[in-house]
Amino acid sequence: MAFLHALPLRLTRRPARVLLGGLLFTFFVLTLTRRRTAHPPAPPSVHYKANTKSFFPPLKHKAGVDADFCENFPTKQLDDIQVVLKTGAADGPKLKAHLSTITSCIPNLLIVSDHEQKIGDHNVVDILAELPLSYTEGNHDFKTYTENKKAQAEGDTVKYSQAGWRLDRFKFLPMVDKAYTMNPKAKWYVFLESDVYFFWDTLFRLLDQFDPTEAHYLGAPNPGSDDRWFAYGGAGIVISQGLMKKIYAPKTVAGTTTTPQAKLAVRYEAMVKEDCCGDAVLGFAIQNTTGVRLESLSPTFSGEELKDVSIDKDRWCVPLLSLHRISPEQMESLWKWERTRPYNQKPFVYSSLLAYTHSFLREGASREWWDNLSVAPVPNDRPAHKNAGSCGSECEKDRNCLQWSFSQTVCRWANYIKLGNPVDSENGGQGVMSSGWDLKTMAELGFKVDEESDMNDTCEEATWVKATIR
Ligand SMILES: *[C@@H]1O[C@H](CO)[C@@H](O)[C@H](O)[C@H]1NC(C)=O
Ligand SMILES: *[C@@H]1O[C@H](CO)[C@@H](O)[C@H](O)[C@H]1NC(C)=O
Ligand SMILES: CC(=O)N[C@H]1CO[C@H](CO)[C@@H](O)[C@@H]1O
Repeated sequence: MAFLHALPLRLTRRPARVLLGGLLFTFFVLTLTRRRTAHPPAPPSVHYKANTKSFFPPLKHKAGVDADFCENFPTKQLDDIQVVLKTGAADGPKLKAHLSTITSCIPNLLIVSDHEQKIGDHNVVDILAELPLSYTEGNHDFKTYTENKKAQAEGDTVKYSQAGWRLDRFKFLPMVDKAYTMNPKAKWYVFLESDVYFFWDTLFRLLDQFDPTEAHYLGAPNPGSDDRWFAYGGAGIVISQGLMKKIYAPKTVAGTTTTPQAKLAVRYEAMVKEDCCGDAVLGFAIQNTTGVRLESLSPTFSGEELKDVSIDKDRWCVPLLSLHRISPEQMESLWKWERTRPYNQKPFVYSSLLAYTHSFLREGASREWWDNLSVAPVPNDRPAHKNAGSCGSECEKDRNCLQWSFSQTVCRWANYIKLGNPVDSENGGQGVMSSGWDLKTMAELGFKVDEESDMNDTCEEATWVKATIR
């Protein structure tokens, strides 16, 4: 967490808890991943200004009860963009919410899952049924597929399980194969998951700046094996037509004969069986067949969840494209908010989100029974630890402090703004926990909560992040 360096990190007041948390986290990561090599640190991000036009602004008029949130959607763009939504048998409620919000404006949506289904006008494709039979051989993870099918045939609902998650990785390669076979003319292929929120206006503005005939593989970087980076599925993945052509270019054998290239699901079968993650294998497959590396567009592609989105000075005006692990309820409420916020033509940036997540600050700068996910412990000898009031007023004195939290005798700060989450009245037996935000510093950055100011208008001009090849 490089951006935390400005805050005092010398003393940890709950070393045991932190250590335990760290160990658990390390264990969790180790159980999920395969061979990892040390990756060089991310290069510093380069920002630029771009004159982009708005494709999908909020509604111009006040929304009635039966407002059409797709009213301004640039359907014409879909002639060039194939959107693919990946889901699973246990994701029923998520899929339903997604189809009635984010993907409600996409008539030519391709939905891939681990079972066939008809939902409204959509035919959900069982993408695993398109895999070679060899996938099932000696493949323990595939048993879930057969079991789920049996359960569904008997009318049972499939619940989320670790096994279902392990099955999910087999969908990535055939999903890309299918998207290209089905719609080889698309200029862009956009891959989403049923808990990914997508700001379409940001996507169209972004793609407008790229040439689809060139090979582009865009997303949020996640470290894979052997020094490779892959686009994290939970942030959305974008592939250009130029790259698809390279992936599926007919092979020239002995100088003359050309044979059609096999599907990715065939070429990388062995690897996907062994790896933990389908998005990682896809990244490998792309680089292995074409030499094309990931163009990282972080944090515009973001794998963060709503309570954890970190908004700071550096991200203030950076366009936001995606969010991850959005529950069906959040999906519906965020979509409604996004569509009906005050009409404007500016790009949706990180700080735009504050009017949604932090509108409660109009009522006061702090919240009780709330954990703001501040992490940097304030040094032991500071009066900040006396009570929540001192914690807040000391935060105010520090130029880098944007929010604080106080529980029992511990004051913590952060140089970012997060929403966080409620703490139940048990709070692990520690009593009340409060969190607060430094309204003065936030106002200097552009988020003003006083009566006269418009808290929806936080950023003058967007600063785009330049793609870095990883
Ligand atoms: C592709 O992967 C295979 C198997 O790991 C490897 O032998 C080969 O060198 C790779 N090719 C490229 C271009 O990365
Ligand atoms: C900002 O947007 C919210 C709706 O998202 C609205 O309730 C609020 O009044 C707006 N604020 C201003 C000052 O326009
Ligand atoms: C007071 C405080 O900082 N509370 C919490 C903020 O979030 C982290 C992560 O959940 C906790 O470890 C802190 O205790």
